[in-house]
Amino acid sequence: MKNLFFPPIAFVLIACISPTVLYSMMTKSKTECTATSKKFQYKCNVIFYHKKEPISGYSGIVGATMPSMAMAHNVIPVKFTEKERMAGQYKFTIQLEMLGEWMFQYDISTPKRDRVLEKLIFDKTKSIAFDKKHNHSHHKHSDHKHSGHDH
Ligand SMILES: [Cu+2]
Repeated sequence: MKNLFFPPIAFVLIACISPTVLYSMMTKSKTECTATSKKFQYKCNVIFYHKKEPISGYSGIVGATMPSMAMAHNVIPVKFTEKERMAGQYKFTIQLEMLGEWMFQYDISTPKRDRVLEKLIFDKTKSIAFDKKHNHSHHKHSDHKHSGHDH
């Protein structure tokens, strides 16, 4: 696993010169959820995008696990659907089991298989983007904008 976090020097140089080119094939998601009247249930909106461009035409399911409690939860995955007349914006309602840090896993099946992970913190009313709350945590290398490099 070490290579993932300390890539060969050539890779590092390319990444510093042109991170957008390097990551242009990666789909990202931006999820925002608000609580429903049911306990631990949230209505969510998600945008999938490549390089800030929203992507239309996806379908698939989304599940949730707690990184800190690997096997403790059994959230039922739900379908996400694109909103009518709002291309690139998707919605779903998901029943979680507690507040705290959840990892959402989007399994996209159409138009091609892809998987997108997004970490969110849930409080009683809404979700908070993980990056906003923990700027210096040790999460996925690809989420960093290479701010750790000294030039
Ligand atoms: Cu838990």
